[in-house]
Amino acid sequence: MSEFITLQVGQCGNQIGAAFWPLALREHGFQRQAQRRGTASEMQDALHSFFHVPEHAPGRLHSLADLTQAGVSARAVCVDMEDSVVARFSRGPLRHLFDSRCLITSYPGSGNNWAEGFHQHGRRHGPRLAEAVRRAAERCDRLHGFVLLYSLSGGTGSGLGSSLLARLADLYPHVDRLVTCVYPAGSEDVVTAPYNVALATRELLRHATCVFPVHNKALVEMCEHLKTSSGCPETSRFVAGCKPFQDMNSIIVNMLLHLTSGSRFPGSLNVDVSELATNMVPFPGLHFVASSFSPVNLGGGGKAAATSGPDLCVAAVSRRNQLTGTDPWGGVLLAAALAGRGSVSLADLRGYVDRLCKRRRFVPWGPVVKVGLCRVPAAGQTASLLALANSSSTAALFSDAASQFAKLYRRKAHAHHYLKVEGFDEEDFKDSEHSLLESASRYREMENVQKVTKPRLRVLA
Ligand SMILES: Nc1nc2c(ncn2[C@@H]2O[C@H](COP(=O)(O)OP(=O)(O)O)[C@@H](O)[C@H]2O)c(=O)[nH]1
Ligand SMILES: [Mg+2]
Repeated sequence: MSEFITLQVGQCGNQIGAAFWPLALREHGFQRQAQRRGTASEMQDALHSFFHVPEHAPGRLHSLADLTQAGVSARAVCVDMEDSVVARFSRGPLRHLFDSRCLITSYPGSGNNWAEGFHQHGRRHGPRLAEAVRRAAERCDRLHGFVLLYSLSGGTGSGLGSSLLARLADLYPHVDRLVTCVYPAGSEDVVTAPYNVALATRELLRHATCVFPVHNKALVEMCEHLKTSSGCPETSRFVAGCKPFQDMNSIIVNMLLHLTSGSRFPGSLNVDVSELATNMVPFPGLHFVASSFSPVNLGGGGKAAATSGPDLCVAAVSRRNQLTGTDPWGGVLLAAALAGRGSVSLADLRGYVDRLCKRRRFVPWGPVVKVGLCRVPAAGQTASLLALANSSSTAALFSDAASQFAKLYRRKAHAHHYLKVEGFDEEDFKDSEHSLLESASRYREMENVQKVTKPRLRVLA
């Protein structure tokens, strides 16, 4: 099984992590009410992907107490420039699973300033971070990838996360760097978000292998829809301020667990994450992959509504279930993938792919739709489907970020906070705006790629 090291940076990254570990354990049958869905040995093998299991550990681990006793630890590095969120990992119910040397905190935060996170904290904490990653990497036999989790709009995740990403590219060039990054909803608390998003996106374009962007606005809408359609009026609790992120984060985590399931569990038609980058990224720099899945069930708990066959396929690619809030399947598709878990029929999947190939627009060398099936379903579900699309619609993500950036930068509002940070200068602003605009136009260009028709060879007399 492939192994992954999860790197959580900043408040958002660590809050997603706080949702990730219980759900990952649940999937492997180690939480209350958990149901093992694969055989005991499949579950045990798969555990190695996200957890280090010492050699002397007993063959069968049944409970959380067994994991603690056996010295099992999460392959995780949790970083924040304040203490409160990371403290959950050292004090919470899963504290025995986290090596204290991989929990890195400081004081007093990054002030929502990418430059502080990238330059000041990156310089100061970089070596300690590299050491924590090295320790986690040494405990791997088949390290496949780093899974980075952070938001783009604050200072720590965005800045220090970017610095960590660049460091990983330098130290581990052959290990995939898969980034799940959160774009802000827009009407949020962070006034400097447009700068932070632009600067961090530039680093994603430079150093990530594959980016799975998530938009908070889309997550809020998904949660609201689920609540209203299930008759629950609690939509206002997503408004920032009151413990708003739990459900949104569980959607992100379910996507990640699905995405990595083919690398963790055995199966004849598994899509391994290593195949994804090859299949989904046709050119360097065009590596932003939109994701959606069905069924979505909040909190990762309870039984999801049974959905099967063609309905599942339609729901998985539907606009409503897109984590980016864009409509990737409406644009020109550079590459796509459908990965089923549990009792998804290959015939249904193939039938749906045929329909997609006829009805959607693909680049001239397409249609390219990778199909995968993982036999072991997600916890609490019998069948689910993840849809991935690398599409020209991603241009909107970059052009929106560029126009938000321009609004602020036109007046240089708040720019002095960045310019006073050692190592940061005006060029960083200009260059990051340029890379957003360039990426938007590269993605847009994919709508006009023509078939290359080579003239036939003529035999000269
Ligand atoms: N989806 C999600 N978004 C979050 C979460 N926490 C903060 N955010 C968003 O992230 C942005 C602020 O980034 P944050 O992670 O708090 O800053 P940092 O600690 O400096 O990296 C804002 O747009 C918040 O709305 C979370 O747990 N989940
Ligand atoms: Mg913070």
